[in-house]
Parts: sequence; structure tokens; C-alpha cells
Amino acid sequence: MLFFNIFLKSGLMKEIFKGKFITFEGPEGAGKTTQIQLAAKTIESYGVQCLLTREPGGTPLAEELRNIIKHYNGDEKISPETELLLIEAARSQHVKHKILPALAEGKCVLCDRFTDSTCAYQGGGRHMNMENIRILNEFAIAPLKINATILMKLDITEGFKRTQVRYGGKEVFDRFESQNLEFHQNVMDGFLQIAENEHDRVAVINAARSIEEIHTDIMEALYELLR
Ligand code: T5A
Repeated sequence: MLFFNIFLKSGLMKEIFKGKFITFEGPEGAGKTTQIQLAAKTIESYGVQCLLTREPGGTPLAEELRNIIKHYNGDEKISPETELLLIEAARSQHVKHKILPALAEGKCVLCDRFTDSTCAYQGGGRHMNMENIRILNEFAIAPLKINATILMKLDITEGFKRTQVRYGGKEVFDRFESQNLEFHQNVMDGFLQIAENEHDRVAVINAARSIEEIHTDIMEALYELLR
């Protein structure tokens, strides 16, 4: 009987996760990369192949753009408009060449950051026009739709402490990490606003706990959002 129940549950989970596009969002160092890997392991145990990917990036061309977006430090400053267009250019390439083909094969695609990061960072952080961002996001991803989003909520200073542990205590900041606390608080507020507006798609997860507790909550939230 126990075996039969496990078999049934696994079959149900397979149907729930097959061909789904799931995004992970949150502030710097919230633990998205850690949790996306654990989620993929669990989903694969249901018999669904997963594709793990990230933004900006995900294809060779998009990864080259990622390097410019995160690390360009020439004399010629990148304007907010150029930053936004570079992010959307990388995204369009990523969606057409990697995400849509994987979904068509029935894979579950797990993406570390996606369009909500653009609303939160370029909209909330850089104060760019939200309607323009929405139009460009749609233009870059159509006909793709996000099935579920995990928003990892963490105090921004705690996130920075975590990334500094990873860098061995050395101060290594990219173009976004080097922004001030007000910028990052606006980003976090932007994420929470999205979650409030779209609770059918976005689950907010308290990321200030152990890795195992967070993982359990994420799998429960995904089940609720996708079933
Ligand atoms: N960006 C991106 C935009 O401005 N607009 C956009 O549209 C998009 C898509 C990407 C940058 O680009 C910007 C936002 C970003 O600034 P990135 O390097 O991908 O840059 O940055 P992050 O996505 O923030 O990646 P991080 O690796 O910094 O953070 P993660 O993935 O959230 O965290 P993770 O898992 O690497 O964990 C960080 C550290 O914490 C530990 C881990 O072991 C690791 O050392 N950790 C924990 N420690 C304690 N308790 C836990 N529960 C922990 N979980 C993990």
C-alpha cells in the first residue's frame, strides 16, 4: 500500500512539473542558486528532467552580454536605458534558443532571476518607467509565460553578509552589488509589490532560515501554485 501511494504521488508530481517554467527571484545573496539546485534534485526524483539556467545569461551570446551588464567599467558609463536593453537582448536570445526548446521537450525549466528582476532592479532600483519595462519584457519573452515564481525574502544586509562569506571576506562588488542600501531596499520593495499584485503566480518564502527548511517550503509552495 505504501509503495502504491508513493507511486501515485510520484505520477501526480510528474504531471505537475512536466514542461513548466519556474523562476527564482530575490535580493543579492538570498540563496536562489542554492535552492534552485535542491529543487531540481527533488523534481528529477519525480521523473521529470530539469534544465537549470540563469539571467542575465543562459546562452553563449547572452553570457557575453551578462559580463558587460555586470562588470563593464570603461570610461563610457552605461546609461539605465542601455542597461535595460542589454538585459532584454540577452533575455530574448535566452528564451528563443534555450528556454522554449527545453519546455517543448517536456523539461521543467528553473531560471535564476527573470523578468521580475528587471521590474525590481531597473524599475525599483533605477526608477525606470514600469510600463516601458513591461512592454520590453513582453517583447523579449513572447510567447513564453511563467508558471510559478519563488520570491526569496531576506534582509538585504544579511544577503550581502552571505555573499561576502562566499568571496572569503574580500570586498568584490559588481555594478549592482556596488549600489547603495537605498537602491537595494527599493529593489526588495519592488519584488514584494510584484508578489502582492500577483499572488496566484508568486510565493514569498522566508529565506532567513536553514537551507533544508527553505527547501521544504519551496516545494510545498510550488505544489500549491502549479497543481
Ligand atoms: N539583474 C538581473 C538586473 O539588474 N536585472 C535583471 O533583469 C536581471 C535578470 C545578477 C545581477 O543582475 C541583476 C541582479 C543581480 O545583481 P548574480 O551574480 O546572478 O547577478 O546575482 P545573484 O542572482 O544575486 O546571485 P548570488 O549568487 O549573489 O545570490 P543567490 O544565488 O541568491 O545566493 P547563493 O545561493 O549563491 O547563496 C549565497 C551564499 O549564501 C549561502 C551560500 O552557501 C552562498 O555562500 N547560503 C546560505 N547561508 C545561510 N543560510 C542559508 N539558508 C543559505 N542559503 C545560501
